Amino acid sequence: MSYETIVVDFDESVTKITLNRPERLNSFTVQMHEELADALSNIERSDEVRAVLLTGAGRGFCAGQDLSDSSVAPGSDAIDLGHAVDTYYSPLVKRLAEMARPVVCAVNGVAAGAGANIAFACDIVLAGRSAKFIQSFANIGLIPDSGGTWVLPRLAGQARALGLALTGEPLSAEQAEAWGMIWKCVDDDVLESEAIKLAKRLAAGPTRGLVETKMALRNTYDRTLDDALALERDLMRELGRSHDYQEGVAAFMEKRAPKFTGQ
Ligand code: T3D
Repeated sequence: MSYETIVVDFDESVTKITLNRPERLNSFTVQMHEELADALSNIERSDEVRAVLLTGAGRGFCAGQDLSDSSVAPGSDAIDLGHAVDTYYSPLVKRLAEMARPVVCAVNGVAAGAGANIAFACDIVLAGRSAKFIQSFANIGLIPDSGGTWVLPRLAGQARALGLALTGEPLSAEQAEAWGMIWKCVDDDVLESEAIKLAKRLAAGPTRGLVETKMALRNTYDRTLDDALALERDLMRELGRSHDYQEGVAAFMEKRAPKFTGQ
C-alpha cells in the first residue's frame, strides 16, 4: 500500500511514522486511519522492527478526528460516531498499547481530542515545550474517546482528569510532565533528535524483556499483589531462558556493551 497521509521511515530497527496532513493539524480521516493501520500491520509482521516512533508533520501532532469529514457531519440520521470509534479509534489505541515493540511518541505540537489520547496510549511520550494536550471533546458535546476515560484518571488522577475533560482547557507540555502524564518535555528544537535517540536505544535493547515489562505494567491495575508476584515469577522464569538474558549477563561480566538480538 502506498501512503498519502502518513510517512513511514525505517532506520536502525526503528520505524518512524509521521502523521502527514499538516494543513489540517494531522487530524484523522478514514484514509489516514487505514494507512496507519496498514503501517502498524507491517511493523507487527516484521522481524526487523524493534521500536516504533510516532510523530506529526508541521506545527501540530494531531487534532483528533477531521471534523470536516462528511462521515461525521452532525445532523444526518445515518451518523454513528460509535462506528468510527469501534472501527478506527479503539483498535488503534489497543494496537499501540499492546504492540510487541516499545512505542515512543514525539508530540511536536498541539495534540487535541483523539490526538491527545492516542499520544497517551504510547509507551513513552516526549513532548516539545510548545506542545499542548487538549481534551477538545468538551467543546463539541462528546466524551474523551480513544481510551481517554480510562487513561486520564490513571495518568493524572481523578481530580485533574475531570478538570481536563470537563473544561477542555489546554494542558502545556511542561504541566503534563510535572503531573507525570508524559515522560519528558524537551525544547522544541531537540524533540526529534531526542525521540530518535530514545527509540534507537530501545530498539537496541532486549526486546522480549522490554515488551513483557510494558505489558506487565500496563495491565497491573487488573491484578492483586499476589497476582503480580505470580506473574513476575512466570516472566522471570521465561526470560531467564532467553538469549538476551545470557548476553546481558555475559556482557556485564566481560565489561563490554551487550549486543541484544531481541530473542
Ligand atoms: O468519528 C468521530 O467523530 C468520533 C471520534 C472523535 C474523536 C475526536 O477527536 S473528537 C475531537 C475533534 N477535534 C477537535 O475538536 C479539535 C479541533 N481543533 C481545534 O480546536 C484547534 O484547531 C486546535 C486547538 C487543535 C488548534 O488551534 P490553532 O488555533 O492552533 O489552529 P487552527 O487555526 O484552529 O487550525 C489550523 C487549521 O487546521 C484550520 O484550517 P484553516 O482555517 O487553516 O483552513 C483548522 O480548521 C484545521 N483543523 C484543526 N483541527 C481540525 C481541523 N480541521 C478539521 N478537523 C479538525 N479536528
